[in-house]
Amino acid sequence: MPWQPACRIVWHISMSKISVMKINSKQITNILIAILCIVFLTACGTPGSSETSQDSSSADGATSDASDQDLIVVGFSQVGAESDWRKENTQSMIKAFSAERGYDLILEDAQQKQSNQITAIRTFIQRDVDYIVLAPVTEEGWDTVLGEAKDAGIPVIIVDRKVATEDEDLFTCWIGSDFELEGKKVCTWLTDFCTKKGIAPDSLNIVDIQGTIGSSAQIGRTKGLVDAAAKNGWNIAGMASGEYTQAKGREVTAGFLGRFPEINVVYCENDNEAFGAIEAIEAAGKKAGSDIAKGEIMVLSFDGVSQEAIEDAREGKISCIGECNPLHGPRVEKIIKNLRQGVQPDKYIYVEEEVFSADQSITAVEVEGNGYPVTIIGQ
Ligand code: GYE
Repeated sequence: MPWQPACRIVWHISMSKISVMKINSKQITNILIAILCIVFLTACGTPGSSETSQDSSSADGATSDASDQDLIVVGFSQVGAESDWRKENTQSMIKAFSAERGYDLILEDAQQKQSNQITAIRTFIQRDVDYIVLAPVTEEGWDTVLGEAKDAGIPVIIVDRKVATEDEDLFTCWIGSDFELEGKKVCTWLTDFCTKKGIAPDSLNIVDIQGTIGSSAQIGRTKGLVDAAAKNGWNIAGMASGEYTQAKGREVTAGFLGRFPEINVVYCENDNEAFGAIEAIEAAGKKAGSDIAKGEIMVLSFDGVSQEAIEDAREGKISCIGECNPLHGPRVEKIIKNLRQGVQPDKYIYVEEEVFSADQSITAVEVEGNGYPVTIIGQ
């Protein structure tokens, strides 16, 4: 470890004191040993003080190594860590924007608060990052801060959920999922399932465990259900936010089961809510499954990211999962690479996604003339 400036100052001060004091050789030896100890301890520093660009949310983030200044600095304001999907999404971004790949990623976790994201963006502007990436917790309320980024000349890429704005010049592009299409696919699967099993559509009593209210994923998935229910004559007994978490999903589902004993479908707007819903169903002495005629309660879900979700689908506890792909890191990195080569991206970039189920009777769903394969999860 190179000597730190502080050591040199300590050393020079100590040595000058020795030169003006009348002292014997034994005392000099003791002083030199003490100085060497101080120098050694100072030079070693405190454990964990090294900083990686991903740790900048805990450090001041200022780069000390000259080579860092050649890195492309990307400020990423992430929603939080509320779900398995979010954690996968974060890891995908960290992997894509590593120092080895030429980036200094400044990752800020907003803990699902828009105010924290706005603060993060302003910090990125102050630090004059090269690019800002924003995964907005909800759609409304971004014009002012995106205007500040635009005035600072910093390109903004929106990822995952959308921002609602009249001025599309406030961001370079958006990349993510078509959430309403996800809802339509899962509801088409439910429609086809009822047809094949001879379940009367008006016998469905559904509750919707919604995502974070006002987020694009919640808006789209809820609309997919509401429109399908109106078209097919399904009964939606209630809807409330499970905030994309397992705990809230369990709490809200338990409340609905107490209020509506006739529930036979729980439409969860992500897998973590579905895990909570299954817990609530089983705590109520019922079974999560697709045999509605036998009193089972069908659980539908979105994401399909974790092994737990796939296992629940394999066991039939989750009857159908609308895929929502979290691996946006390489996609965003490619957009930035293209921008640096003068290639402008499309304004809206949608990722392709499928449907997962263990039920072998439905191998594809058709939505608005387009066919989407159902990946059958083997036993
Ligand atoms: O479905 C959920 C996460 O915005 C698509 O947010 C994302 C959603 C995802 O918490 O698990």
